[in-house]
Amino acid sequence: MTYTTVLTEIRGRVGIVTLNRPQAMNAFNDTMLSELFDALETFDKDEQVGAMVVTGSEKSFAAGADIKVMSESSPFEMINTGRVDQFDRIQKINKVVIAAVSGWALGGGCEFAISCDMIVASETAKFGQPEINIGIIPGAGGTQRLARLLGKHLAMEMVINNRTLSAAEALQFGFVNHVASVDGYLDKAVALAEEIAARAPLAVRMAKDSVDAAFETTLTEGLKAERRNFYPLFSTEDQREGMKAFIEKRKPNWKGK
Ligand code: CO8
Repeated sequence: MTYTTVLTEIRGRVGIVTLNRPQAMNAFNDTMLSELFDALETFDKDEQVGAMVVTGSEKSFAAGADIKVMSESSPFEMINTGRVDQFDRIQKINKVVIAAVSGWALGGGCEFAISCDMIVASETAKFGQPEINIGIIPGAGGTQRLARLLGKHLAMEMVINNRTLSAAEALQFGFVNHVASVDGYLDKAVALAEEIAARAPLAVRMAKDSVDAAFETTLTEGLKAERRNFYPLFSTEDQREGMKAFIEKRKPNWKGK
């Protein structure tokens, strides 16, 4: 598949998608949105790929939705283009997706980053929801995910008063997993993805699904969801192999079965 607004590459067992609209600070137009999710879905199906990284440029991960495209839109056009719905496609990805963020992660860019499974930031990363400045609110999950990730008060300040988070603050709040230099953040994200890709694939998938369940439901239902994912793993070759390897004091050889 040839894309015009994203670049794709497979490094080791890591599928990398690079947002590539430098002239617009990687703002999402409709083409970039559909290419981004097509690329992720393609990697999700590719057996060569064990985990994925999405990144932008050093200056800007993504500056949100393309304001020039949306400026004259009516509600019906917004609904009919399905551009907001595109963001829901991330929830159907089974493999782990890591956002490698440098520079601006604003509006839809911040919303996309926080809908990934982990975030590695460069020291220059800045996260924010500036929609209030242009007379709207976040529409791709920002109000809900920020409130769950950061609590009510900080989420309110970010959404209502354009409070941005620096990389250091994001690390302090547990909003990002790691902060690295601008030269090193992408390698750090790829190394993390490579480590995950080397783990037992079915267990990784069930682990991701179980943690995600915590954002959807009550504790009692979440515990049930965890157990529904836990027991079937005892029917896998990898469970036998993992436990046998532990006892035999050797490295396991995962089959993904
Ligand atoms: N949309 C369109 N063009 C943009 C955007 C954007 N979001 N961000 C930057 N650009 C363009 C600029 O217009 C400029 O283009 P040109 O050279 O043709 O004038 C170019 O990128 C460079 O930008 P700046 O000159 O402004 O660069 P600075 O370094 O001075 O500033 C900033 C960088 C801080 C990123 C600044 O450009 C900015 O504030 N951008 C807007 C950020 C914003 O408001 N984002 C929220 C958008 S709304 C949104 O995301 C809602 C999501 C709803 C659901 C998703 C539906 C798809």
